Amino acid sequence: MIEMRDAMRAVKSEDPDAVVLLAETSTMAFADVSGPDDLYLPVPSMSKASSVGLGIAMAQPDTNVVIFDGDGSLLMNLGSLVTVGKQAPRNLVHILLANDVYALTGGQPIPSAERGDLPGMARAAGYKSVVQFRDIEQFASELPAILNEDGPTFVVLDTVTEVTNAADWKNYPRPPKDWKIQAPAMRDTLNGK
Ligand SMILES: Cc1ncc(C[n+]2csc(CCOP(=O)(O)OP(=O)(O)O)c2C)c(N)n1
Ligand SMILES: [Mg+2]
Repeated sequence: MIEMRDAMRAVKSEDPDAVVLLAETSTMAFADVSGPDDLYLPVPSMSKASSVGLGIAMAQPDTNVVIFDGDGSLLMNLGSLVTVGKQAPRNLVHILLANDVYALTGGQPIPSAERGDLPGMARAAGYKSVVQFRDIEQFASELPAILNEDGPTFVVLDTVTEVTNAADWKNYPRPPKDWKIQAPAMRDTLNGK
């Protein structure tokens, strides 16, 4: 099983210039990983990280765009797989934090844990490659190729579940800047302003 912070550190260390998008519990985990850079975006709307990431990848074709998506979130926005497959940005890496639950809201099981094959759907939608990892060493050793080869790439990480206490989640740590500040700051950075 992979601890999501280790996967984030591996991405930042392999490509410090990559744009990182975060969804749900990964937003909080990224608080332990992020530096004072402008190249991350906590996406506040459940399920939309893949759609926002697609837009950034299309606008910035020379920048790797790495999306840390929740499995419950992706289930809620399956159409984004088809749109990504159609647009086929070479620089998009869609990482699925597969924990089989809605961790942020208390750990309820998601239907696709038993019915549905998210990597299979990504493949059918036209992602160029679909890979799965169960340990961090294996992921880290394949990461340079994943970031350099033509995407879009769908990466399933069997992720350690971190269920949050739903009643208290507003008090969990967050990256230094929230999306309202971060989105325009990151846009300016990417546009060289
Ligand atoms: C439309 C809508 N329904 C429900 C929620 C409540 N909600 C917030 S996070 C979350 C679970 C996210 O699960 P997943 O994407 O698997 O990420 P994880 O928490 O497991 O990292 C839910 C149900 C929401 N934000 N928006
Ligand atoms: Mg989940």
